[in-house]
Amino acid sequence: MPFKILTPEEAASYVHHNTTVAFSGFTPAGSPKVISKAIAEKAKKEHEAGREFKIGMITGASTGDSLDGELARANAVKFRTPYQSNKDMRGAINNGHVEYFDMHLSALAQEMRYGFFGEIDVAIIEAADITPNGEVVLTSGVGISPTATKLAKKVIIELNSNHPKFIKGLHDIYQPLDPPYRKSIPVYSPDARIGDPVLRIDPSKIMGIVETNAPDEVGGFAPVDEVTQKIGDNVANFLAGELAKGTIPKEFLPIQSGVGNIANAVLGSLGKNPGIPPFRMYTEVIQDAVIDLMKNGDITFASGCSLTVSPDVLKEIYGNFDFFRNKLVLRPQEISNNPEIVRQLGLITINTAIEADIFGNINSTHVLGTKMMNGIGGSGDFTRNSFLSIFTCPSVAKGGSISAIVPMVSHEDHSEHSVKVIITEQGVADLRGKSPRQRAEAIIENCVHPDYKETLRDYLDVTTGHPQTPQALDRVFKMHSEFMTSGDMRNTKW
Ligand code: 0RQ
Repeated sequence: MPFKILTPEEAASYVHHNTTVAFSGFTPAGSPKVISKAIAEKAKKEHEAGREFKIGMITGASTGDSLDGELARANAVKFRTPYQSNKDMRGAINNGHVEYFDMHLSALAQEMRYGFFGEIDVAIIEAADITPNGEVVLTSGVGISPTATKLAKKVIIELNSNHPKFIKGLHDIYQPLDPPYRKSIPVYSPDARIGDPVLRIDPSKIMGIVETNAPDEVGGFAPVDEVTQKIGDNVANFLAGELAKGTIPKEFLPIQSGVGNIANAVLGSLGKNPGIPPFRMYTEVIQDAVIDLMKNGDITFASGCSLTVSPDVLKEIYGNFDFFRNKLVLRPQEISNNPEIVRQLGLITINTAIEADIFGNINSTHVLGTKMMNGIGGSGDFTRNSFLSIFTCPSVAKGGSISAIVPMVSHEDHSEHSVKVIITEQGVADLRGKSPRQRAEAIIENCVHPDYKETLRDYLDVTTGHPQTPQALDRVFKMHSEFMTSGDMRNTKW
């Protein structure tokens, strides 16, 4: 092997103040775990010595605590993009220590290639295997690794024996040409393979290899509760009904589903519903529920960007790889989330909202309009281009003191033009073909919690005349400001 074996500290010596580093992985799956800790230690030492040390941090999506958490706690991040979900990173973003800009995940790699973020100095990439000529087998997440390694001046490999070498073939590495030479991307079915099983890196750029066997830091899921179960069942019954009506083709369509507890519960309900045939997924994050449904035969194939499954489930996949080999493919995020492919395949997309408004606009990212939660992730890539876009959320948050449905979202990620159906534990609002006033009626009637129905009906009454969109601009955020003053939106008076 021509590559030097490095200690994590030696690897960290390639990262300096103001270095822009691109990391592998997508969610904690496939993101580096030991070099990042060494960078955080270096940052702490530099700070103690009175020197500045902050890096630019580009990832595929969220990462594990050894990356986002360690660097945030060491105050070692100057800017960060895109999606993140670590408690300490979120804190550092919301207290101004990190300049965070949120991006559609499908657009990130191409914008790196366009040069929008300046030069990429170092790429740190987790691998299951590497050959002397730089052919890398990636691990459980692909993310931006193809672009990161192509652009970076230096590449460091974190070779992780927790991922067996025999997973070669799980990945399909394809990078589109950039405008004005781009051609259509030939993914006409979720199981299409259009690229290479390995990532080819120029060996002269590889500074060395750090060996580890650290597992992916994927947390478990909260058990399905009454509310998430009801949301899941409402989604499944709605889709079974559409299939029966013929508005969804009888072969059914591939499903994209977001992250988190609600998404996991929705998939469980889809699997159990007798009105829904076995289906395929074209999604970004393959969660535990997908693997469960695959074992039962309810899901026949899943294309994603990462296997974000709990450690036991990953062991099961690797232990039974002959069963899973032909049922899974992992792609770069610019392909798993590609708008052209989403529309081509006709995906049914199911994502989670923090807040919706009575006209169908969605806030997926900001609590009370100001505090960043995680980021838009892939929800925009999928929603805008779907065959049928669904947003789910519990009708209330924080013990009922917040209505998830308000007159106007406090931050807008997905507009009324892209959002077709909203589903809470209360029911389903089908917004297709409805005017803003009709949408408001459908959402209040079917999705709003009983504690807030009258408040929101009263809101419509205080809007004057019959404008196309009935809003009272002087009062649109009254529910939010009521929460900020009395701690309970139920006290709102218009
Ligand atoms: O906070 O735990 O402190 O109580 O928000 O809410 O209900 O646990 O939902 O874990 O499914 O996450 C939208 C954040 C939902 C996620 C979001 C509070 C609530 C709780 C979380 P606590 P839940 P989930 C593919 C697609 C955007 C990206 C995306 C997300 C916490 O799904 O990041 O879709 N989506 N990507 O109490 C104040 C409200 C609230 C509220 C909820 N109205 N006001 N707080 N909360 N509603 C994946 C990728 O792109 C990688």
